[in-house]
Amino acid sequence: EDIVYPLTIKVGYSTGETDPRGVALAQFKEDVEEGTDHNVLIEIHPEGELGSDGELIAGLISGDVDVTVSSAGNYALYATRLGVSALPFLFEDFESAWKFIDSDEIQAVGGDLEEYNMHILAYFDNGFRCVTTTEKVGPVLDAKDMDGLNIRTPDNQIVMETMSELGATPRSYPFAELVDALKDGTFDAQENPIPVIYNSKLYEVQKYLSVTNHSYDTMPLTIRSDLWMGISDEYKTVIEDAAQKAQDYNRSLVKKQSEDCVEKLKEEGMIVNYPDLTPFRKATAGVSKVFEDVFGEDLLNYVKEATK
Ligand code: EAX
Repeated sequence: EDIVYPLTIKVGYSTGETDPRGVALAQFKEDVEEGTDHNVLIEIHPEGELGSDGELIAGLISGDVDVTVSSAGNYALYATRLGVSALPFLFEDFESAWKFIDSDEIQAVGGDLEEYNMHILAYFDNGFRCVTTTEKVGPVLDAKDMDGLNIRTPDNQIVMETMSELGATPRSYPFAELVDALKDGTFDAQENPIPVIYNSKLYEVQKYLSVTNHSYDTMPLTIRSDLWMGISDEYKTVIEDAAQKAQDYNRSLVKKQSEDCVEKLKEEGMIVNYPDLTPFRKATAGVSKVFEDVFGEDLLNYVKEATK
């Protein structure tokens, strides 16, 4: 793609500007514009203005979107191996999750997106996904409380399979419309990391938070490859450096908010419980087997080794 400067790069994502991805992207914008003397401008569209997570990712292929950041499992619709990091209960903490994501093996898996016109600039964090429920259905105190739960999930096969193996009835639905869907009773539950629950005010429509941490949610920051290849080497370096800096900032924000926001959610009226996760781990031990052809033996062996 022949580029005429000043170049405007359109960035879209599904949550609000206070979400750690929104805050990190604001810094990314500043660093790229300053570092290129305003020859590369970053135009940011939050709240699903450019479409849902699925539409944003499809926009990189059609050229309607230049950059997006979304859960790895949402990209797995194209490059299925990217869903591997979302397998249930893989990591005990953020540091081990980041070590796994930043490993050569998992960075190589990210390369699968190149054939879909997507180039990964960095791996933001969304956090560890937890279950929230309405007053009507009550809290998830034990794995058996997941039985038959009418729960919303992203369009993410690994997360949906995990919910199904816990006995719930998962349905995917666009995040930007989730609050309304929870308000009108379309769903009784949803699952998202604590920072998302807080920053997107899900506490206004969900009474209970059960800290299941059932799936780690890394978020590749991607640029469409045909645009990326046309950008000068000098500006590529500026963009790469800004993306890495934004990644580190985003990760520290998500970790901190995952710790701090539980108290804030209680202050907003949520009732928080920490269920015994042993029955949840047992019930979801078969998820990786469902996708073993997709992930392949080598990658699954690497995952077992890297996460034991
Ligand atoms: O964080 O759709 C979802 O649940 C995703 O987690 C979304 O990016 C909001």
